[in-house]
Amino acid sequence: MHYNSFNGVIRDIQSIKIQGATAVARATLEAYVRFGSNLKIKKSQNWKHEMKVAMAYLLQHSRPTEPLTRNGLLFVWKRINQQPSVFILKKSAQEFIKLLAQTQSRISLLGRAIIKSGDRIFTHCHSSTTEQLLIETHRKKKFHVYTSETRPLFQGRITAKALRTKGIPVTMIVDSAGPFLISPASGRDLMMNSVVIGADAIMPDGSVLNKIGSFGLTLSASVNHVPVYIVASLLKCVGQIPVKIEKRPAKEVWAGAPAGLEILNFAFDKVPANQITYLVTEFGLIEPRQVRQYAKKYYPWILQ
Ligand code: RUB
Repeated sequence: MHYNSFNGVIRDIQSIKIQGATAVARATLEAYVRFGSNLKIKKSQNWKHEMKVAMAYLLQHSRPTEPLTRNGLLFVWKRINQQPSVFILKKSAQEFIKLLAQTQSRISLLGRAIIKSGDRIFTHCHSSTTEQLLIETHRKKKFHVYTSETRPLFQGRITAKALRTKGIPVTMIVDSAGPFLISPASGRDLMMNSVVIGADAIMPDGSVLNKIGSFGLTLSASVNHVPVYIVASLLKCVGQIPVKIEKRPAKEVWAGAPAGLEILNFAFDKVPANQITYLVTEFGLIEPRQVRQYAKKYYPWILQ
């Protein structure tokens, strides 16, 4: 039925035109509000039922490694479940979107402490939260960012462009060079001072899921005693419903691949808690073992 009004946003999310956990959550909520506002149903119980089915539809057709989107929809659903109306739908969605922006601002402010003038910082993929932290910190301290290409879809270019626009020195490398560059074997003038990346999902044990390739980078960092900072809001915590690591189409890796060749195209991997120095969150720098306690205190509704 009318769920085809979601087709545009679902297509843009699946094709990565809209990418990064925060942008995906925001776009999904905006689509949910548009849908609910245009529903021509008078009886509020029927409207509510449609909204519940629409939420399930959006979750099913969106990307599977995005707890922030799920938490955003849950945040809104809890409110319209109690008071089913377009007014509450709009109000609660706006509240969550505002919360997202506020957490990113807090992170940019509190996260400055992880960067020193003169640092060489390695980042990966494109995280809007990391981008904002780097841009705002660069107003006070000068440092150099090294970024991966992030194949197969090159999100590293989004990061590189955004940072260059702000005059931040950036060097790009091929993905496979990352762990080497982080290590002392790359030379004293190149070894990284830190690895600073975003996250799609924060697990209760403090480990995180982020763009494929993150694990190799943090593994090298941890072996070589280079600090690893995960820049992410605790709104990305995973609640009761487990998340799956998304596998993407083979054609992204090799469009003209020979028949019978199997291609595995994981979108994300897992950074174990013991390789993370700090999570840079809206509540400041926290250790992975503190994730559960903070989530319970500040966002108990995510864990229910
Ligand atoms: C993006 C990615 C980002 C996180 C965090 O992957 O891994 O690091 O989503 O982003 P993709 P943000 O390009 O596959 O979406 O900080 O913007 O929430």
